[in-house]
Amino acid sequence: MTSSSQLSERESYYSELGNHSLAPLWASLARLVPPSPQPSAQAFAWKYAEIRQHLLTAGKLITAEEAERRVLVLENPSLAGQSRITDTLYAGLQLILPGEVAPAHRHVQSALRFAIEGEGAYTAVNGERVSMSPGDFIITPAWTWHDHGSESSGPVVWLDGLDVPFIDFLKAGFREQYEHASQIAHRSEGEARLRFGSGMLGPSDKPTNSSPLFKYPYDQTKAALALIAKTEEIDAHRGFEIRYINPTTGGDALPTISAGMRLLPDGFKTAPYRSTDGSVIVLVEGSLRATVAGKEITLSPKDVVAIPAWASVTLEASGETVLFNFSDAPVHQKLGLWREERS
Ligand code: GTQ
Repeated sequence: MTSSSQLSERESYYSELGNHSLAPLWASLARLVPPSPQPSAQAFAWKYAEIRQHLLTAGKLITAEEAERRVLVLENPSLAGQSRITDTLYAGLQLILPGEVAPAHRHVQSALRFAIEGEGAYTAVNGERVSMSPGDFIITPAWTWHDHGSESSGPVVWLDGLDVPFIDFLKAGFREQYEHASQIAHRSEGEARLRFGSGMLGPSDKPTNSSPLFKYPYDQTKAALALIAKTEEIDAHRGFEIRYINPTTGGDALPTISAGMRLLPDGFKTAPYRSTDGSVIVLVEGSLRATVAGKEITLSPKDVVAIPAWASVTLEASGETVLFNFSDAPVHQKLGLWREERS
């Protein structure tokens, strides 16, 4: 037993330590070295119909050029003001209107784009324009020049996923503006696919940190999932699943973010699953009832969900359901930290 006089003696000792930039470890050990992951983020869903309205309002208030990137950040309610959807990932929805250009820049943060609504917009990566259609997965590797533009007749929206919180944690951020708003296209569309999308490398091609294949079209993803669903056994915890890879290494398309697509047949209910990576789901087709860390969530196409680290997930599909997901798994795996639990 500690007496109250001992307690007050300790309190005054601790505050005296603070005056000398010292702190007692025993007051914070349990938090610093937890028995299991303790994410700050909560399970949370954003309804696309709501976000869309706010995005269109932004479209009236500010141009893409002025904003540089006209994006509404999906901020986890438990991390307000921190531009994070999970503890370690950034996500936002970007709007581009007909004729607009989001000017070219480059930064050390790695980015993914997941096309949500509209046809006729493009992103240019390292001098190659790639068009975006809903369901396409596109990457912008670290330090590659990129600008976005639209030749559409309506609004185009996509989801941005970036490793911003990691770079911020490391205080390793660099960024540069390009000398023009748009890059001069010096490659034709499809060059990266021709060069790196058919199982071929040249003698001087080396393994790269990020995939040189910038775009993974939705029609190919769907065709692959349909074939897998016909020929393979379903994973009780995950459904049918593909992962977007870097063809020079076989690893994830980006060094810090893993991304993939899953297919759940009509009525399929997954068994509980959790893993140490925090993740984000975007529903593409069908309808889902999800339970994430005990919270019930209903999802329609284009809705977005944040899944904190180590949160238990079950998914129930109505109608054939397709979902995009991305996470910080590669960081866990490179550090030897990654764990999963199937129950
Ligand atoms: O499109 O380059 O959502 O630099 C955040 C930072 C998008 C982009 C974001 C960015 C971009």
